[in-house]
Amino acid sequence: MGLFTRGRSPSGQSPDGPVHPGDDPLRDRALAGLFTYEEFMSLTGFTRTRVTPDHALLTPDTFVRSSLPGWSQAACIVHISPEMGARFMMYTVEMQSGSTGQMSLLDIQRFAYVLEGEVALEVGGSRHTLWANNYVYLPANTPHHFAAASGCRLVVFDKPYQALAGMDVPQVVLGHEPDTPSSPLMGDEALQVRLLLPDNFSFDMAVNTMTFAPGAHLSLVETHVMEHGLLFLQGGGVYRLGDHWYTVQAGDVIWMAAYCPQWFGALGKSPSKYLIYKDVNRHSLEMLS
Ligand code: UGY
Ligand code: MN
Repeated sequence: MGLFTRGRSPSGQSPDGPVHPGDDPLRDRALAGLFTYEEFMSLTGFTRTRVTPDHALLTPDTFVRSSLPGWSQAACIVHISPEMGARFMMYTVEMQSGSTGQMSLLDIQRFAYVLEGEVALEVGGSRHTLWANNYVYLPANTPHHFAAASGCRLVVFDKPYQALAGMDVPQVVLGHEPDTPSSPLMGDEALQVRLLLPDNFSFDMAVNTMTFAPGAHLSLVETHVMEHGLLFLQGGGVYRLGDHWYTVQAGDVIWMAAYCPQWFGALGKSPSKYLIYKDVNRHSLEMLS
């Protein structure tokens, strides 16, 4: 109870005099045990967010909106960036009527996934409308223009493109996640993976969805050279990152650096699903040259 009472001395007296029901709605809810999770967090400085050198769990209560070059009249929440040690950027863009987006940097490829609402996209002389669960891959140095006529949210991954000798650069890819073929991970039917981008050496990044039936889990504590950016789309469970186990749920973002030990087990009675980025198909020694 002590944690939830405000402005009271240890004796239970308010420093401002007697408190009557109705004087302080927050206090009344606290005494009735009706604090929301958000109220509890804002009163105690508690959050599930945690940022470490090799991983981060970023929960929506800690998201801060800012502006990014190329995105006009749009709020950007930068989740993952080189500032934290990543080699890519992952951010949410909140658009409204009049918001636009284009690429402001050279040699950066982009993957954008619509979380809600709709957005118009012009690329290569064609105009497309993207709705929730539509996505687009835009190769580096491909002029494009997003425009929103109403509220919409996108999650975006931007990464420098590393060309590979002898391989063509990738083309634009447009897709709809539910229509993408699904296959079991390592033969486990309870864990379905959808590859949203072609699986060939032209691409140096992959973006997949992973859907876990209730109780399904990764079959090993993965430890690998690829880094990840992840957005929980639905459900939740327990994520092991390094030597910590976290409860996670829809809306959470996770960064996993290369070699960060990782494992997930799904909880609840409905499937859990996340969108996950990784860098692929390149030799690490290229980074040294
Ligand atoms: O593709 C992956 O490495 C994926 N299985 N990792 C993860 O879910 N943490
Ligand atoms: Mn992994």
